[in-house]
Amino acid sequence: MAEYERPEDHVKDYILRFSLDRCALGSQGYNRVLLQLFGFMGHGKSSLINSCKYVLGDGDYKARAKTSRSHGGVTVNRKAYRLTRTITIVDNRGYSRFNAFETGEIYAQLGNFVPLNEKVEWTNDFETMISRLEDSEMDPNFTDLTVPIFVYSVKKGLNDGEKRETKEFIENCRLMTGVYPIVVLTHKMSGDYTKAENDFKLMGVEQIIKLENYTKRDHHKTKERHKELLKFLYCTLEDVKFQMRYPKNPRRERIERKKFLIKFLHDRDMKERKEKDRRRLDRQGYMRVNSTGLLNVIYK
Ligand SMILES: Nc1nc2c(ncn2[C@@H]2O[C@H](COP(=O)(O)OP(=O)(O)OP(=O)(O)O)[C@@H](O)[C@H]2O)c(=O)[nH]1
Ligand SMILES: [Mg+2]
Repeated sequence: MAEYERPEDHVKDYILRFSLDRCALGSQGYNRVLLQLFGFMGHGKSSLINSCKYVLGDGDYKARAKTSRSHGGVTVNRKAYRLTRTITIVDNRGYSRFNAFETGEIYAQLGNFVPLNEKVEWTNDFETMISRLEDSEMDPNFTDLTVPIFVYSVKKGLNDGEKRETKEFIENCRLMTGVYPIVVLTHKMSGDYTKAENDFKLMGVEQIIKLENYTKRDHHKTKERHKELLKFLYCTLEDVKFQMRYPKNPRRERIERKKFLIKFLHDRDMKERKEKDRRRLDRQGYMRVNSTGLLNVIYK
């Protein structure tokens, strides 16, 4: 019988006691499991944090992670909340859609190159991002084992374009962190979660958890909600245990993440420059390949 099917207290105990030292090959240099939440704005990341704190604690429901709806600024507080001695959960800023500007920032956060609990200005400038990467070398972090968690509300449906973008994004998250993200489908009662589940399965996601968050308005404890939230935490730890069965090298992994990010930022920068040139030429004239194969710019 899977652990999460046992009485809730048993699972809760397992989560609270989980220690990296007790993994198959020991902690291998890691000292913390970092559950990194990411996803579109308003899909329930902060509520998931509050719900996890609620089911693991014994007290009343508290809205520790703010669930406000103001998304105006470009400043973000990447805030970490300690769930247990080993597990910390991170509330990353939500984004409106996967554009080049926002994905670069998300990969930097997932790679743990953006400091926790500090205000960070979002930028899409290549030099600024590279300089920030260099700054992160002052205090390099290679002791966190990251588990990416993609939070998605089933209230919204994905069109074909969004499915393609999400698939690519999820694949890049795996390259960035070495782990396939776990998908948490929120607002389970307010949409077709079997359809959403199917969409994510077709994208290659292995772990999909469907749940209803506790919220400020509705936090009456129910057995099923508690069970789903504990199952979510349990599954993340099963993933960690699986990874830790194999030899790992935290320093080497950090270098690989950095290489991936630099390549992503560089390719993005090149693409943007080309796009700018193309637009400029569009305004000024057009290009034509002449009979000798040379490119001529014909000015309007
Ligand atoms: N019914 C229901 N409401 C939810 C659920 N999850 C979140 N909410 C509500 O949806 C709204 C947005 O939730 P947040 O947790 O703030 O979403 P977020 O992803 O943190 O949003 P950003 O920080 O802006 O990116 C809040 O009013 C929550 O109370 C859920 O599973 N069920
Ligand atoms: Mg939030």
